[in-house]
Amino acid sequence: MPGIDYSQKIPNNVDLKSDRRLQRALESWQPDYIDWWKSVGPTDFNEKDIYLRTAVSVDRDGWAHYDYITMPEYRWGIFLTPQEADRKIGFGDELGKDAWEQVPGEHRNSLRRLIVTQADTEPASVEQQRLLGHTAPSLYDLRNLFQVNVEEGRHLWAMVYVLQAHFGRDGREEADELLERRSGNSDHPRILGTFNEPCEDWLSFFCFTMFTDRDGKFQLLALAESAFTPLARSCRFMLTEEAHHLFVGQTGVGRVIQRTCQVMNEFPDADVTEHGAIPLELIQRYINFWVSSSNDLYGGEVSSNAANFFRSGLKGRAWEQKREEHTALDDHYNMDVFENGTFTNTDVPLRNAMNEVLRDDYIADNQKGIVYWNKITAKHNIDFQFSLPSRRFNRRVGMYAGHPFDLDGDLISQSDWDAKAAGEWLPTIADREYVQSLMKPSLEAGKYAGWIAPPAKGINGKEIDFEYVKL
Ligand code: BYC
Ligand code: FE
Ligand code: FE
Repeated sequence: MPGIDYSQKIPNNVDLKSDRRLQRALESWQPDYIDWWKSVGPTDFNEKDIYLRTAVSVDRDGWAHYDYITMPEYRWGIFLTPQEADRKIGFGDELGKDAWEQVPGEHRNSLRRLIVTQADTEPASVEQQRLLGHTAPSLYDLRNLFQVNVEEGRHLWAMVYVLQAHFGRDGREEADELLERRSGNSDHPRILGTFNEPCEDWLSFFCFTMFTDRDGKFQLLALAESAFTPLARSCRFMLTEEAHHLFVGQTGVGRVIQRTCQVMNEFPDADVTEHGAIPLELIQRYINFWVSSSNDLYGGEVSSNAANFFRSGLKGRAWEQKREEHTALDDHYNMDVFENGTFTNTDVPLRNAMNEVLRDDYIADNQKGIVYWNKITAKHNIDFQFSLPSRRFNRRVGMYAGHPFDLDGDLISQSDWDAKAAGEWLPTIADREYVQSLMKPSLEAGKYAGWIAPPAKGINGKEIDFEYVKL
């Protein structure tokens, strides 16, 4: 299996040097990327040595190397999982035929749109998180933030490679535009809703990496099945890096909960805010917000786009290979379709329900995180259970969009919604102000801010008081 060639300006395992045209295109995009990183990526820490991992191989074991580097020195590169011999299309109408090394003309527009949508989220998240370094609760967390940031940057590289290698001039234009849209900019926003939401405090960051990066996991799993092999192989390797992002989110929220439980036990009669901890109800409201926004990222429940993607072999289901049937042609998804204010139980042709199928997998995975957090409260004998809001709650995309559903998914009156949503179910202005008031940097090795518990262990076998960032 080809290793990664680090002697090149752009590290890669795709033999870039044998394609001079592509190499030149990517090398001319590289300085624009660095400019983008410096202008809207993480502020102020670009000269600091950070204990980061870099991908050095695409082997399942030993793919990562850890060392101190500055972020602009990170070797953003192009790594695809090894080529499978004789790869076949795994689902849809073309099931069993040869997979594609090049883009078939008839699927060019759809594929381009899917890849651009995927690509757009990566720089968006870096932009959303750019100021968080200033308020990190510890060097350990600061390092994790930057690890996530450089890897999201690499995910952008992965998609830009596919665009530039396979979409000619259009691909180069798309690559440029990926550096031009801006998260939250009303004139030139990022494509998908959640990636324009502010992420200005660390509780939001942990919820984002828990719930929004998890959309990344499932979308990548679906794209890793694609008949278009370069896309499939790129996404497969991105998933390797993704696991850490999800770890940061799940354990991050978990450590906040743990700290609050400790304070509740230490001062049973006090309001935890008097002791600088974050109330569990407030954490639940943050969960409600990020889960509902991330549920939107799967698109409409019934979608002809999704059916077309599946039919053509562009985007499969997560773990498609583990299923028995891959055409989804004679099957249905039974759902209560909400239209004109009423539900109608309907057998939706399965292909049209593919967004919902993927959202189901996503929700089941989220639920495991909820179970993990509830073990923390239980261990501290705190009588509080976290829960996921219903998939109908607070939606902006799909058939529930704009309709008042409560956390259990029951349709309520608009006045009930107005009374509850802003104060009880979603983060309030006071919640955000309180969380913001706690956001004071704690940047001495081994010191952790008072609103979060230290992690159980450090990174790559290091201690939790290791100097993860040299300031
Ligand atoms: N916001 O048929 P429909 C990640 C649009 S995250 C705004 O229901 P479709 C990461 C939709 O584009 C993974 N617009 O949806 C995480 C369509 O527009 P047009 C990102 C939305 O097409 C953290 C219209 O509504 N990857 O990697 O079946 C950190 C009707 O659409 C939204 C991907 O998303 C929304 N939330 O599915 C870093 C994979 N949702 O055509 C990184 C690629 C839908 O009418 N994308 N719309 O103009 C896709 O597979 C699909 O585009 C979607 C939408 C699943 C997003
Ligand atoms: Fe990513
Ligand atoms: Fe990620």
